[in-house]
Amino acid sequence: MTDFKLPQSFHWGFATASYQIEGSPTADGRLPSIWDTFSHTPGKTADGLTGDHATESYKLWKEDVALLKSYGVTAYRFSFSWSRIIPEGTRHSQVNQAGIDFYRRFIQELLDSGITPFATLYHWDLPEKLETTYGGWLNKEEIVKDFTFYAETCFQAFGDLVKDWITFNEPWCISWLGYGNGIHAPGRTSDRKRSSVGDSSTEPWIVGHNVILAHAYAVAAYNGRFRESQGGQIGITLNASWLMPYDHTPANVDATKRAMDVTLGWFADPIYRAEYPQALKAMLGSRLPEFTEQEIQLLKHTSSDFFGLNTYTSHLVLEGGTDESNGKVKYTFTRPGGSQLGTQAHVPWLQAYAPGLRELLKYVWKTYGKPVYVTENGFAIKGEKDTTIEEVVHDVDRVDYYKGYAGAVLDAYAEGVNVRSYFAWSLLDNFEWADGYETRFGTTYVDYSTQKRYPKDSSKFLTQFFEEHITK
Ligand code: GBH
Repeated sequence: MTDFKLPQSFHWGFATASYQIEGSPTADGRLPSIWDTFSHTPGKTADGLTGDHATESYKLWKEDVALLKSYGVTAYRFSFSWSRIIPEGTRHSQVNQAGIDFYRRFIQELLDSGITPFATLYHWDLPEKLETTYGGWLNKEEIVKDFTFYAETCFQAFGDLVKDWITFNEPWCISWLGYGNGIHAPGRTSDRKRSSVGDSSTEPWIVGHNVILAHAYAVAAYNGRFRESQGGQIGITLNASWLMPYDHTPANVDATKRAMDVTLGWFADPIYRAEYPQALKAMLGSRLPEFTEQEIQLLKHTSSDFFGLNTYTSHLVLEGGTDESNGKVKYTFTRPGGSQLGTQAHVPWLQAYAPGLRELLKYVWKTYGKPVYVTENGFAIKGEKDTTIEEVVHDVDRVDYYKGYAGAVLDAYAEGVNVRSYFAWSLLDNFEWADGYETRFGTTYVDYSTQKRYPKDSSKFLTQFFEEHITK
């Protein structure tokens, strides 16, 4: 915003995730993940589209790194496909050297280009066999051990090159979208029109609990066997929206606080404070799993070195809803006077409201006290898929979005928040999960018929912004 500058150590770049970009689902020993199965099940994704090709980044990885380099980034956030590294998933099965070799070549290319790798271990693509043999994230005994083994395999295989680790991307989405409303893999829900299996009143909370424990055990493994020799750091990425009361009535103010605790506190409180928030306990009673004394000690001693934050939007909050995933409140973008919070995106859940990022950063820093890494932030323009390549690269709404949101990071830093990175979502248009390829979050346009990449104006804006605002 001002002449203010971010410190030299500040990282900026782009984020992606394995299943959303890689394609090549059977290459070099990879076996299916729950997203292969789910996206190939009729009715689960827009137009039945899958990640079979995505942006073909398993083949075009050198081109991706060259693109990142051309944008002048200092860092890149990507995720490992567990199914490439341990195709059957379990600790009792084979580690796949070809998968490790692929990622080592890729990471080396990043390093040779002066780009710091930020690696996410789990961005939703669970090896299918873990789902079918024991119920995946629902099975605490097995999944915690298998995830820890996978994490250790990665620390061992890549830890000489990777110093910034993120265990999970957005546990809220894993739990709620996968087991609550069932719009993501494995698609379990009480909604019998959608799925014949699942219980939305219990499973999301069980899954969330097991993800928290898997995170804690992976951090404990890093602390015990790798931290000293490798000298890296490890954290988790949580998704959050800034929430504001619709008006100043006490009911809506209370509802806002409750919604923040139920959405963000569900994971942030156990991880950073070793207990669930009171509001969540009150809402769920005995449906909320409890941590054993030993697990509480583990949480107290492992935690996370930093707070990874994915955020896209803000909501106005009203008392009185039925959805437990947000603490039974109602979200709206329409202010009491009838005006909208901001520019509407292609997806219904997103409007641009940059002041919300500054407030959210202040809240996270004040509440949890850990350095904050913005690990995703981005915008999908309404109707972008229907425009020509010539038009699409002039992505005015996305430039406006980033102007506001990158500026908000600067403002928060100026106000004392220890914010250390900004990753835009995403490097490329890619497989947008249940929305298929219609929704484009890329700062680079992808023509899927040729796989050619075309930089949009927003990528240029970000390059220039951080060129100007990071201390040299
Ligand atoms: C990120 O999640 C993901 O990490 C990334 O993989 C994805 O491509 C990106 O967003 C863009 O979507 O109204 O029930 O449909 C963002 C967090 C939380 C945003 C759930 C969408 C919609 C819930 N998401 N939210 S619902």
